[in-house]
Amino acid sequence: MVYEGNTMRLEELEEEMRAIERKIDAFYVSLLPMLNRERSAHPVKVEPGMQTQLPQPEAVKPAPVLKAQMQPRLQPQAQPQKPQNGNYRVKDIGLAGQGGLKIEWAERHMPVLMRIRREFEASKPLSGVRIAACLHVTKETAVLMRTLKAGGAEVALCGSNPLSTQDDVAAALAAEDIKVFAWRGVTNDEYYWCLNRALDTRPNITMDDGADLISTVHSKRADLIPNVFGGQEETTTGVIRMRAMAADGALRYPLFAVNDTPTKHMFDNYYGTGQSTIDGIIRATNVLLAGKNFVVCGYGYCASGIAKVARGMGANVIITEVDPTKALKATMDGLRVMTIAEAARIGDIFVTATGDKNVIRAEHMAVMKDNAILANSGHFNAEISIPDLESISASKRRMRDNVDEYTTRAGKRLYLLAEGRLVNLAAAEGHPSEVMDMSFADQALCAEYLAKHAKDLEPLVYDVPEDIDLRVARLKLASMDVRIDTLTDEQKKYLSSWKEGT
Ligand code: RBV
Repeated sequence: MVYEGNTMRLEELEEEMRAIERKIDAFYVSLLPMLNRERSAHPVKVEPGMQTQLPQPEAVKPAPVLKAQMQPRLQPQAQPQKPQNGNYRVKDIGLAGQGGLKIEWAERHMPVLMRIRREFEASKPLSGVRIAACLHVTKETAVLMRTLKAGGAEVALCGSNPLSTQDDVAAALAAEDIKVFAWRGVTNDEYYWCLNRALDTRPNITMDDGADLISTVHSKRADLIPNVFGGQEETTTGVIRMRAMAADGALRYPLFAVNDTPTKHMFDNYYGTGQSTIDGIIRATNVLLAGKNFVVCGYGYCASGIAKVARGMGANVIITEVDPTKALKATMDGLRVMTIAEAARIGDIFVTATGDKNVIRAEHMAVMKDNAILANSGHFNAEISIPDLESISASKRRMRDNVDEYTTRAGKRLYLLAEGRLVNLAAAEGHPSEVMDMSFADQALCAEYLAKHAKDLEPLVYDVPEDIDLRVARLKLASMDVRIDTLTDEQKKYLSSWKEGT
């Protein structure tokens, strides 16, 4: 009994401690406007055309007294190899053998793209076409690059995120005489250096994941525009940027919104993001998901995919949303929906997948539990405010690969995964090959379409032609040995008439 009494007392004290910790953190948050003024007095220089992003952790000055406690970034910047023939710049060309095996593994799981490759080998629809691609440099992207090359294209590839390049895959492509400018851990300047080397090839087609090629061509390298037939965009964030360009009247060549075609977003965004995000969180932390309060910010295709997988692993999933319809869908899917302010107090793991910025801010971090884990799966590292995390922290250290521990002034620890960059590509391998099979089949067929029909297109944003989308779906079904029915003539007639009723 005495023992139980002591335990009770201990628990009460601990609870009080946690309440005090939160109050101290909240106090520091109340000082943030002052810190922000300090920050804007010392702005981070952003070159026009550079990726706009929040100041990186190093750029935020910690209070002088705390400086000694802050540890430097523990992950050294990758030292890329000097270009050997001007055709590539990768971390280590010696990794080519290992990368080649990974690509071969992906090929075994990408039957649709491989089938298209065989057709391309025979008909060479991209003969002489120069393609610059800014995509995550993964084994699946490598299968796409090989396919475009098999179709006769000259391909140049750069990475679409500083932390998503698989260095062995980059080396394997470089060894195959594909121009590659990418290594994991590029700085912002290096990122744009790589992108510009891909653009130096004077592409006829730009293939983007995040619209950085399109926006750089339009804002800084407009001299390239006369050569460009058109562009293709892989992801939601990029399509949003592309449509904003079109609405501004700034667009100067036709673009295909590959993301928006059903065989892309219904599978890649939902199943792909769902599995790879959970994979990234688990590889980084190895925490048990069962029983955890797992907060997903957003409930679009990506976020709902993440929620589904987390729930399947036994987590208590909580959704935060700004869109009433999506919030309603989450509620009727049996999930708890609440504001981020409420969720912040109870979440064990937070994942953002909204495509917006500053979704998790200082006021939320201040009330989080000790040990909370923060991850992002959206395209840019702007969804979790890293400057806010730096501001409320007294020290930071790298705990393990892809896990940074931030300790607040009150001693609470928050764990940021993959520096707030897309956790599925930075801490795992991105989406599985089977879904990228469809996304990249759409990309390959759109490139073929552009090579054939670009002259008939206006500088507008186009949907992927329906016959391409349906063809990809049929090929995927066939590869899975699934057969479906066809309409009878009677049914076709019925569906196209309005006269038959009750
Ligand atoms: N993505 N690519 C991979 N394994 O190559 N994984 C994910 C891969 C793409 C995906 O299509 C999504 O739209 C985009 O990355 C987000 O940047």
